[in-house]
Amino acid sequence: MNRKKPFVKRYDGNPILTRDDVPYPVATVHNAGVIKHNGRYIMLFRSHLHNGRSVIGRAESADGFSFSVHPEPFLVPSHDGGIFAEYEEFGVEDLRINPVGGDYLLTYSAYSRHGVRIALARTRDFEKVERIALITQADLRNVVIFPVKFDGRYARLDRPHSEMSPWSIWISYSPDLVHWGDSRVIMKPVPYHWDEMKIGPGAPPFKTDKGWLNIYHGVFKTMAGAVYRLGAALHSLNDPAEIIGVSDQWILHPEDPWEVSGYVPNVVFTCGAVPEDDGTVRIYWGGADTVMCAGTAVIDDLVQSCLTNTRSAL
Ligand code: BMA
Repeated sequence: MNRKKPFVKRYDGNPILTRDDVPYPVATVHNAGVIKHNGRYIMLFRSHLHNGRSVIGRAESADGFSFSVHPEPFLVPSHDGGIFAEYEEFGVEDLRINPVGGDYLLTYSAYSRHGVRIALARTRDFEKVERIALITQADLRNVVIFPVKFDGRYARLDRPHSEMSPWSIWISYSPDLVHWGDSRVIMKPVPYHWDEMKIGPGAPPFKTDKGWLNIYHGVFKTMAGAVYRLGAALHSLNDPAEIIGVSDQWILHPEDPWEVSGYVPNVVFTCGAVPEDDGTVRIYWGGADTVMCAGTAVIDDLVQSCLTNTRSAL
């Protein structure tokens, strides 16, 4: 049975970050990776510049809602003439912060005339960033890395593009974070369902007692354009390729005025969620590709929906 009460309680002060909060000139603030680091919330958010290309900014907060933005962008396209410069020419987008083995691994979309691929960088302190490798070919977006290894290998969820199949969530493995393979599809959109057009990983998966919780995005095409919503899936703790359940119901959809209208209307899109010690998860999402919003869900409500109100994964 579908649940009537919303899964996500929106923060009263939404939107929590807008372009007016950014000291340098930007058109939007959205699709941010967020993590708690030394007790403070760090947000790495995407902004369109006024030429339509994106950079990543950094904001910090003590309470997870009220953020102040660093005077300079955190990550801009590389200009060093090397491989990153070639593949980041059109901008960097939708960064995830993946806590793995004491490091924060940053996965972001690198856009260029060759298409979109994913770059991997590393930071420990959110001051220094070290680019490591481009870890996919074109075209692929939305890579999130699990916090632990499985049988000695890192695992990631990714989302290749295809003309033959609706865009789906895949899993890939790596011995060293640089070389990835053994890929297979583990979750697909369901026809005539809220996510029927395409799905993709959202926030990096986090551990619950029942499995890894994967908050993903799903898209439905309407006569008035696409609607982006968020859903939840639960993966087995020992084997992330095994999906235990996918919630049939979406967990968040565009409702507030700044989600319904903006740069791209009817979009809620997440790149980050922070599980808290009190059994809740703070979810962060871009509204209409224009502003950042936050809300809170009870982790067990999401888990139970995956377990008891389930749709097929494939
Ligand atoms: C997706 C990505 C996201 C964006 C969304 C809605 O394809 O480009 O960055 O938020 O579309 O426009």
